[in-house]
Amino acid sequence: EKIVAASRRELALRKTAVPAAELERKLDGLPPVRDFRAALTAPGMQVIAELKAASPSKGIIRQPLEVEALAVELERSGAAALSVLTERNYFLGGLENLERARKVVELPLLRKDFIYDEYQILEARAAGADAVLLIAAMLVPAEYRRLQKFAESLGLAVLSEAHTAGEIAMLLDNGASIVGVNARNLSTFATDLGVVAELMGRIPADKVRVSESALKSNADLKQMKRLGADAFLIGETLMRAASPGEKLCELIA
Ligand code: IGP
Repeated sequence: EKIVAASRRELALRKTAVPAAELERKLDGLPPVRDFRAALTAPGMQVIAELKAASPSKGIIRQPLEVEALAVELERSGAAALSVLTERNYFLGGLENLERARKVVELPLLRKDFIYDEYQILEARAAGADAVLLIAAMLVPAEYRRLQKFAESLGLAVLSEAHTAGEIAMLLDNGASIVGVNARNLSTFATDLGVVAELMGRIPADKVRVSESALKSNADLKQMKRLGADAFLIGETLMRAASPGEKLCELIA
């Protein structure tokens, strides 16, 4: 909630600086959106590799964050897509990181942030994102539906995130098609892969199922795959590695 409060203050400033209509005009000239869903459902181990400098639970993870070098290295090493943290105050991210990654790779990019306003989705597309994250825990169903429709109207994919059975049910009832189960409880920051193991089976196989957070080894990925995961969202394990590319190869081997 502290994160969202800080985010709301900054969003108000950005909206004044760049009106939505101006962002909308910028969208007309953009290249087409890349297919995030197709990238996640390709055969094999598909990883969304996350560029993350810091987090509220872990503090600094990788500083400085060499966005271009990391993006290129992770693309070359077989990432299916990249997730770029854009939250500034707690994750030391920014929209500029999305723009920097966009310039150097062709992979689909996910804007990873706390999204509650259409304007943030316009910003995501304008900065080169192909997908946005929507978090069930912070949205009531009507808000979730509204933001999902808006993202789809811009051609963006939506990764819908849940941490409980109730949140999964809400997302499925409201039309989610790419569903992530987060091992991290966003209130306590505690992680538990067991939660993902238990909940993955509640997502029907015609959805794209993503195992998010706390993945540390090839064995973790294989276990989640057995339980039905189509793709994996991995941040810290890659960002702490001296060579994130080599680490990715080891994880998906
Ligand atoms: C990555 P990890 O444990 O591999 O670094 O986790 C990703 O799942 C995590 O950063 C995340 C996140 C979020 C961050 C999942 N959902 C919502 C911010 C907001």
